Amino acid sequence: GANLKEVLAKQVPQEREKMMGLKCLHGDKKLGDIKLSNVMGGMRGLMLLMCDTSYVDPNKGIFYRGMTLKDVVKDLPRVQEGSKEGTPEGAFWLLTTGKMPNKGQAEGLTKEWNKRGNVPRYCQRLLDSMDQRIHPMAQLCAASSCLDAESKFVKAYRKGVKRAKYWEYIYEDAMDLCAMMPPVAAIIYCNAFKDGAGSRELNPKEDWSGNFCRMCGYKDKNFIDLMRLYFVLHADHESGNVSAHATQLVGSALSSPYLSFSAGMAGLAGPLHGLANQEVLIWLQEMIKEIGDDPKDDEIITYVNETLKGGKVVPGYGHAVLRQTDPRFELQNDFAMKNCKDDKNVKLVTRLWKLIPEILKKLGKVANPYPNVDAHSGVLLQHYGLKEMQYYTVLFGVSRVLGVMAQTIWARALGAPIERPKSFTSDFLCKFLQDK
Ligand code: AMX
Repeated sequence: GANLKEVLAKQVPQEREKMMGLKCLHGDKKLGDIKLSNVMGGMRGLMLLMCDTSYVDPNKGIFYRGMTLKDVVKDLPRVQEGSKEGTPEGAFWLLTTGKMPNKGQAEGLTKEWNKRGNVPRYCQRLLDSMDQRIHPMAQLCAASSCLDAESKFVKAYRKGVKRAKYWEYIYEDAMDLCAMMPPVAAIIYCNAFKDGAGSRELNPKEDWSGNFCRMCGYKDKNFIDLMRLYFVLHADHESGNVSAHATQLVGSALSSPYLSFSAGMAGLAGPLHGLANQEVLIWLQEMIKEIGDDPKDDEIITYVNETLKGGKVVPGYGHAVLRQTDPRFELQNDFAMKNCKDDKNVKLVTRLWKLIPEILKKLGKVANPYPNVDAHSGVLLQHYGLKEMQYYTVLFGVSRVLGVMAQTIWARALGAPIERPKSFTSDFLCKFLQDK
């Protein structure tokens, strides 16, 4: 079938059965021990969550439904005439159903999102009233939470819809939210940087990324391809990262997908998470100001060491789970090598990739000295003229809606309960552990 909801409707009963079986057969088995250091260390390393959309291998990076990102990028259908990159629509299909869509299925999703994507007037007015001191990410949170007024799930819940049917309304909200994300983000962009100019109408002939770029005032075909790739690469990264987990946590209270996405975006806005792409560029520009855009290796090494001595982290490097160069970094680098390898900043980023890991290794405490996804995206965006770095995390958010909404649909379809870990006072823990 060409319709995503029909495909999912067939899968839901099978997956529910699988979960029931898993719980019945293995519900009492142990997954590991919890140490105090896990509890005090941000719950790292514990097998605590279940998520089928994607999986991060410490060395190979993210898998979408069992496929490496390199294969995903290679196999996604190209839907727009002349485009060299697969569409995020296709990635959403893959993340939700577990199967790579054919061209017709991916195109069907584009059509559907173009129908669903009109941003209500009250949301546009809210965005238009924003003081320019309000960070674009804070604007994105405000916009997505106000869209809660659109929620079909909220209306159905009020009418007492059965639990087994929740997911059908959550699906509708998730689809509407994904559809509205490019225009919402484009309005934020144009208000902040183009004095509110720019179209707010979706063109049914364009795909999700094409519409977004056009609404922001970008026409370059290569840039639209870059955004397709960018949106595919940033879509999903398991469910334990801050933005995905915040979305799941709030969603588990049966708050609407609009509100739970807003919570996720509040998390993405943090400098240790999604804001790192903005931080990378600021850091890079400060470095260029100090030592020029064609520095010697020694000068770079000294500069990096100064950053570290100042008690700061090197943005774009390190990861909580990954232990190798992030394949999302490599795929962006592949794009750069094909499209803009002579760009000075691109060259610098490639050189840093060789130098910084060696410096971080010497600290002896950095679990992963290699670049993550954020080490590259900024210079590519700069190359195509999208220079407003306060905006970069919004692009990450536009992409992330795909993964977290795929996760949310499945969480409700499988009846994931409200999350409520138990906390203990430090005094209680002291006593408890003394006796051990
Ligand atoms: N530069 C300097 N020091 C670093 C570092 C870096 N890039 N990455 C880790 N370290 C340090 C940590 O600060 C910590 O030091 P401490 O013990 O003195 O506090 C020590 O190494 C051990 O940390 P870790 O186990 O390697 O990392 P983590 O799991 O605690 O944190 C992350 C992971 C990403 C927050 C961290 O590597 C970091 O701050 N990186 C820079 C910011 C960044 O690029 N964030 C983007 C991540 C991807 C994303 O979400 N978009």
